Amino acid sequence: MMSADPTATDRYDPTTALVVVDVQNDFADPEGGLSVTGGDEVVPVVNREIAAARAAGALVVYTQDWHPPETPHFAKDGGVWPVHCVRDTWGAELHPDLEVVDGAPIVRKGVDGEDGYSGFSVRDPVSGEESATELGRHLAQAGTRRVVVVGLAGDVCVKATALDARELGYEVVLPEAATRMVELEPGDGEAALQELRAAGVEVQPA
Ligand code: VGL
Ligand code: ZN
Repeated sequence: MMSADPTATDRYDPTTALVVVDVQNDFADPEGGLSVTGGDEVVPVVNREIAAARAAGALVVYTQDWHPPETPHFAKDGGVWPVHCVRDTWGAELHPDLEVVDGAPIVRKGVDGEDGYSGFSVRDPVSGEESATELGRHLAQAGTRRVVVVGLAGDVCVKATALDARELGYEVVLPEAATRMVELEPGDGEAALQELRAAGVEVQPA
């Protein structure tokens, strides 16, 4: 066991990238369309990670779930989720209190009606066809070796992004205080943490 949770500052160096997943109104605001319990509480925690990453010269990248008004991703169109993060709406905007680093890449996913769980790839919910987003290229260009994943939701997009990062060969760290679980089914959150640990993600307890 690690003796103590490293401080945010210790997590970053120039070969580490911070990926801020979907800190958007629909997930983070209690009035949001797919509100995650406690989602607003992660905003100040994520902001501290962003400040530490910047101070250490680490890349900061944001993802943004960005759906058309109709998509088989939504329950009303045959999928599983309530309507959320419809492009160009309040719900899709990054949370107003989130620090957005000038010039930092913002990777949008789900743009053409795909499921976009991982920040690295999108998947056509009908054909299953997958395609890459720009996230992998941004990390490669920065010489990234380690990825710190934070944001929402821990058992959906944060999980998918962290697992893909492991598959791509990165060391991956998930500070638990910087995420919350949506739990479409009870128990999804704990199952996600187990899956992440089994894949070699360093889950750092809050
Ligand atoms: C997400 C459900 C559907 C997420 C996105 O960002 O975790 N969850 N779309
Ligand atoms: Zn979505």
